[in-house]
Amino acid sequence: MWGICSRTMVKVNPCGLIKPCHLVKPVSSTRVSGRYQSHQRGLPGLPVPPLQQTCERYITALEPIVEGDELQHTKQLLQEFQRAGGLGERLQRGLEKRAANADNWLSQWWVQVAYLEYRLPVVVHSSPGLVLPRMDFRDKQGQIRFAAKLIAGVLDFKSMIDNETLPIEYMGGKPLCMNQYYEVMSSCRIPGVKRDSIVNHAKSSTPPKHITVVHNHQFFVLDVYHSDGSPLTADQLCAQLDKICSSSPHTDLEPVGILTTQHRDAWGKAYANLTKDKTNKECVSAIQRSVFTLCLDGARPPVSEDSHRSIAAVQMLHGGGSSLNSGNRWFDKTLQFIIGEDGTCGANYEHAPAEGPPIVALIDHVVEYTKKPDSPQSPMVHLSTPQKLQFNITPQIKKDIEQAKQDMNILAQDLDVKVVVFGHFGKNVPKAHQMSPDAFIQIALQLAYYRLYQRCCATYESASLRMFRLGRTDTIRSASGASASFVKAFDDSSKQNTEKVDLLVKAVNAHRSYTTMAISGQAIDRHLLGLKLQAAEEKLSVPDIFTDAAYSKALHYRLSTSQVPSKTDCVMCFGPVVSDGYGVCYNPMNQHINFAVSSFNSCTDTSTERMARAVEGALCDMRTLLEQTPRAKL
Ligand code: COA
Ligand code: HC5
Repeated sequence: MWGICSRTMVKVNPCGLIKPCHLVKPVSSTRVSGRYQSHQRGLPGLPVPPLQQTCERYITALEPIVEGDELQHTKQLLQEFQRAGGLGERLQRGLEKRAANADNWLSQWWVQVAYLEYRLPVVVHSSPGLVLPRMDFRDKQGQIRFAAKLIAGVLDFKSMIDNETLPIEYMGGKPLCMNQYYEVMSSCRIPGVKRDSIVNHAKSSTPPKHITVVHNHQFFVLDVYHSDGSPLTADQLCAQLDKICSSSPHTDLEPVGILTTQHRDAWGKAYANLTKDKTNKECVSAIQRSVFTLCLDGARPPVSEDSHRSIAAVQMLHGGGSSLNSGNRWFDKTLQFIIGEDGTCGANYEHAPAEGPPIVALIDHVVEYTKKPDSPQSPMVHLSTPQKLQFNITPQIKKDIEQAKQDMNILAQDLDVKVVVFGHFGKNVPKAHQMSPDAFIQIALQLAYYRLYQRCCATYESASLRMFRLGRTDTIRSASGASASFVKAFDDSSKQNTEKVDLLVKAVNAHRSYTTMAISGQAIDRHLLGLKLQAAEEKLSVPDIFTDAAYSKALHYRLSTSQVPSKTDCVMCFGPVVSDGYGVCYNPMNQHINFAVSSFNSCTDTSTERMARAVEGALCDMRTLLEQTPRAKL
């Protein structure tokens, strides 16, 4: 998403849409009560940036990625757009009115356009994977034991959500919107033929008390609370998981879950057919209502310790294809925890309801929880056998499953993911040079890309808008005039090191300024999107600035990146957003940086391996430059 997907030659990015967004089922706004409600109410609303500021900043952002005459043309279009009494002013007024009447002028639009109306499979194209450090079990019994503890850990976190005892988070001293935490439990995406929707059962009068467990492609309902409302203990969960595993041997049963890997229109159609049957409808509803899904994966061929994390990233992103674990999932489910038999562990999450950081906070909590020593054996109580969900498979459903298997396998073959643990340094080195580690890493990505392609590319970095009520993200455009000057100079032997350091400092500072502007709601991308959607809302034709070639170029993110920090030494991963691009997710720790780099094998211009090596090289060379050039000379 977030780009024109030339793989299918359809416009799929939020800015490619021209129709107004009709909310099928509005995403919940602040549904929290008491303490959180007052916290939420106290947060500022997302501002609508001044029109002229966005137009000027847009031109500046285009400079490193479009040619001179194209830029000239865009400048003319923008002048016309901004003209007194012109279209821009009208749309701006519309947005300001919208902002005055909503909790957040953007968030409902965003969830529709970026997620629910985006039609490529959620697998690889939208849902991120998260890989935890390899755990120390290597067999089925260990897998079950760990899974039981993990469930108990998630329920422990859930109790903080339910009791509103989750500590409020801050960024740069400012309190953050906590709403996303209320969107991830007991929720699920539902496919439609043109657009999807989300259901959230957490706030229903009878909130769900079960999770779904999937083992050998067979789904089970596992009640995780006793009738008095207390959660099952790890021992009790272990006994229940044992029952599940022994009643779901490996069989040739149809892997219904693989349907969720399909293109959304195809899945929407297959879903309508699947749920025509009453039993199937009840099975699907049980999955949708569950607090989360636990995937107990089958064994995979053994791999070297070296490639373990990369293979684990594949397992978390898509399951490895129909012959491995892609059918052992329900990808529409917001939260899926995935545990293999060989100590592999992680998660996949459906992105529509929340960003990565709340998911990572949950994972960090769960990992700490699982490290606690076993509690004393809990008293034996009778627990009813978990219910297996038995789907009725008609010939049409079987056909849909076959198609989904084929398509999933093509996608699995196409994705090339590599996890790199960059061990030379972490946040410590940029900090020692008084530089923002995130900006330093982003400039290294710019250098890596330039070294491979001798050009700059439109680059996306996620910036959090959670300082605002119901805020999601905006874009930090990491390719700037300053980054372009730096990367062009870096390998130029006619340039002095002092000049290169000067350019590096300028590039890092420019990135940091963009970040500050983005997190304070003054970046350009969501504002431009808003203006475009406002035109559609007012049934106007698409303004020229959005049919301009430069606009498509600006949205063709060959580098789609995100920093997702965590306490646990884990790595997050996602696919590229354009056919000829890279996905780069990184987690900067103090002394090392975890990266996941992805690209498509079908693109002859990209190579995950080369990009990963170029990133390592760029980071090391930038450090060497700083170390060889005394600061006093600056
Ligand atoms: N000198 C020394 N130290 C510095 C520094 C400088 N010039 N600039 C920053 N630092 C320090 C910071 O104080 C911070 O310290 P800490 O490790 O003790 O916390 C650390 O370096 C990291 O800061 P920085 O690298 O600048 O990044 P950040 O934490 O400000 O993050 C973003 C930048 C853009 C990633 C962040 O603002 C953001 O928006 N995150 C959310 C992204 C997101 O949602 N991703 C997932 C999308 S699904
Ligand atoms: C486990 C966390 C993975 C991070 C996912 C992420 O960064 O998603 C971005 C969301 C956004 O709105 O910027 C989108 N991106 C993957 C395309 C960068």
